[in-house]
Amino acid sequence: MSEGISTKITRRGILGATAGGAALAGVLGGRAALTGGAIGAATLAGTSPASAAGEASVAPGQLDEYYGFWSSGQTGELRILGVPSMRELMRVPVFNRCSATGWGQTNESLRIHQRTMSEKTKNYLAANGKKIHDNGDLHHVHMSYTEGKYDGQYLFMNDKANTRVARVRCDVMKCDAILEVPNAKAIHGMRPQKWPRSNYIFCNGEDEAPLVNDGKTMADVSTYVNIFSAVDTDKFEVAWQVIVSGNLDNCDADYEGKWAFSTSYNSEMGMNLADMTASEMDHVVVFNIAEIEKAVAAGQFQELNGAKVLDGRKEANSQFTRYIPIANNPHGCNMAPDKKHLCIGGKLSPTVTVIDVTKLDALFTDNAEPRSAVVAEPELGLGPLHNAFDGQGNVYTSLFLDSQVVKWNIDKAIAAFNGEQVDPIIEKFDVHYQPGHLKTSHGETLEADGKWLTVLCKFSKDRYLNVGPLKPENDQLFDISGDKAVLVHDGPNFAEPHDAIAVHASKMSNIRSVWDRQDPMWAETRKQAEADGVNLDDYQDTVIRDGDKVRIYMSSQAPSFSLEEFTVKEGDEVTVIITNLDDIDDLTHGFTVGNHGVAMEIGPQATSSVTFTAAQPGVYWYYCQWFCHALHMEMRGRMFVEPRDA
Ligand code: RUQ
Ligand code: CUA
Ligand code: CA
Repeated sequence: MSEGISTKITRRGILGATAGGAALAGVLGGRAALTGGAIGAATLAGTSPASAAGEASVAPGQLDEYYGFWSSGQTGELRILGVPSMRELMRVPVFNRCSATGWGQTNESLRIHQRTMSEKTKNYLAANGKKIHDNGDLHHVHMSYTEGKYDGQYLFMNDKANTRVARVRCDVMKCDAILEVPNAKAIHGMRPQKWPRSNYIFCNGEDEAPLVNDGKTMADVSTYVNIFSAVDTDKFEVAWQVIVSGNLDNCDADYEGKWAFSTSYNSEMGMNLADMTASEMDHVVVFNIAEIEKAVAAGQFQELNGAKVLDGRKEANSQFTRYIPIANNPHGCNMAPDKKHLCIGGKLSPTVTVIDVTKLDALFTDNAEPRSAVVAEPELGLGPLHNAFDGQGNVYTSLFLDSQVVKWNIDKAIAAFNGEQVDPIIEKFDVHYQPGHLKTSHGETLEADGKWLTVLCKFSKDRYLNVGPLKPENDQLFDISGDKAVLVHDGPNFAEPHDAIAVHASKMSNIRSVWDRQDPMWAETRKQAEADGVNLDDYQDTVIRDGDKVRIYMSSQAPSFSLEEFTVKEGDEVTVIITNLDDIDDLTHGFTVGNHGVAMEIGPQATSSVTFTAAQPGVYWYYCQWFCHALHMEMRGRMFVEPRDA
């Protein structure tokens, strides 16, 4: 449903009239009002799913052409969907606790969780009877790049809730590193470097706080800062950090390895809504990677909590950053695969700001006026959030308030900006409802193919059977290979996908079906076994008693555990280490101890271990919780817990 010019101006007028302070809460948060409008528009437009559905349907037994890697927001996990079928293929626990796999409970996963955990966090968790955070807020998933293309090695993701980032290995689809980012607060935007490879992931700190956050200056807002972090993707440690002016929302990187960019919606450093929306303009921060690396190499940093910190605030006048003014409260930040244009979603402004990255050098070398890099600012509709590219010079922008997506052309937008009478808008279509991120297949790479567009809608409202007050989100898939976008799939999804990428299956050739016995995932467990005289490769059941600690080594092979029973004493700290000797595709076993809250996955050829306290005397059955064999129910054994004084 295309909007006429007159409606557009009227609507902009409405937005302009309410811009500023608390009135904005009404515009953005007034969901009841938005609901009526959105449903009405959609019903009238009646986007038909019928015509292209054939191309999107993947017959039973057929494989999808793309892997879709989905964030899950506050669920804290990574999800794998098939595109275009939108079938959910797998969930990979990352920041969340997982009942099925034991993620967050097995010793292997706890080591990954605790590797970089600060003393402060450990103390906080211990005071609350916990070893790890069991929640996360995973907004953004991105794959590692080599020369601007997905390389199938790693997936990276953020946790806004607990200021962390994580890495998932694509060969086994398990998280192998979590980093608690020091100094920063609430990592939100996160993108890998695209060129020459993803040496870094860039991570935005969204919440401002005193740099030394010890409670001494917290009432004094002038001591608050925000932190931009570059994480070394190999070591998975902070490479360097830059203090910035204003907060940081979303980020991206260019295709030459020269720049990183972050949007800021709170250049005001406001502590409430009225203050955060008070200015006419916020900004995009441009980070000069070479200048930052030079300063780090020359030792021109302060070290804080183990991180090398540089000052890139406006008043520091450094060569590390430039601040390009953008209409107030921008959001999305997306680098086009034409290697030249960076698109910034206006959010409160109905515009997308296009920055020509070839004009950025002049900002640093000649101190050129920062807005001189802006080459277009098309007016597209209400609430532009994110941008996705088709590889043919066109952009799809999500319009949150309009519940629409607009397709527009970058060259035409530049021509219009230069005064030519051209309309850059190609089409607008309804989505259901309130779209956030939207993603084209390979659209964030040099291989953008313009085939599929996924729109992650924040509200599903009336699209599905009512499941109660908490409704699913709605992931919609559009076929964009033709002249018009065609809706081919509605996909309800649990809280709350923010972002997704589609990666062609040909990029994922290193995915394994069976673990390598020597996998580093259980290297520490292997060391413990060696110290106990157990060779994990030549399996023998062994029970080691070490004071109040007992270590039980056994194996699994369908349909039995090698140990049918073992005995411990009341109060013992029991560690069970199991190696799955099955080496067949899809033959995962599990180990669950009755009434102990203990369960873990043991993949084919994997070793997993879990530690718990056997607190109460009695007999407890343990069993395999992964249906593995006709005699799976019989795959069980007994743990005898003897009274302490027996
Ligand atoms: S942000 S809906 Cu968390 Cu990616 Cu824009
Ligand atoms: Cu092994 Cu079920
Ligand atoms: Ca602002």
